[in-house]
Amino acid sequence: MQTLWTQGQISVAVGDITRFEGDAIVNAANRTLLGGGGVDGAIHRAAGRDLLAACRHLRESEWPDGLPVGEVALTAGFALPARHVIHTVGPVYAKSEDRADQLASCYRKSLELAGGHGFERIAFPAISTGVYGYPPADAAQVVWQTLTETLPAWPKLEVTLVFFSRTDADTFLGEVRPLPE
Ligand code: AR6
Repeated sequence: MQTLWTQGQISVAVGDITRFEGDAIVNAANRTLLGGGGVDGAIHRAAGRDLLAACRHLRESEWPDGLPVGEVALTAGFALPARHVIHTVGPVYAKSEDRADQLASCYRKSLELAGGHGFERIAFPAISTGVYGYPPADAAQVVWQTLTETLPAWPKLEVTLVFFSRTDADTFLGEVRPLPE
């Protein structure tokens, strides 16, 4: 994983989020919590079958109707180098009217969960910008605003935004770098 840029508590990196070493990685899951493609599939493959079992348990105990969009749920990381996985469900861009609020909720609630557990190093993928179709430049604005609003409450928390390609990372940086520091 290559870090391209750091400002305050936020870093931007390119690589495979399943290789991230830290307290938690965030998973761009779906409401079933039972796995899927994209980064969700990669995280389940790298974490092993125990992660699926933990997600099934979450469904049975806490979320029988599935995890709502914008909500978060915590499991261990099992075979991952990250100690935990924070599962969240982003909005499907074309089907959601309050998609910006829902995307912001994914990030804000993940940060609050991490901060509340005393985590100090977490990583996010670019939630909703793959299969769920959120335009990466629009998502970047939401992500940056949410992080800069929420992180002051958790001064020990360092966040890495992990993009799968250099192009995606550059799109993000192109949106946020012109903003005042
Ligand atoms: N590391 C970092 N980023 C990745 C990785 C990886 N290993 N693999 C993919 N990405 P997506 P969504 C990037 O589609 O849009 C799943 O099937 C990818 O390039 O994974 O929130 C779930 O089960 C993109 O930029 O998530 C849901 O059904 C970003 O991760 C649905 O997809 C998000 O793409 C969720 O869709």
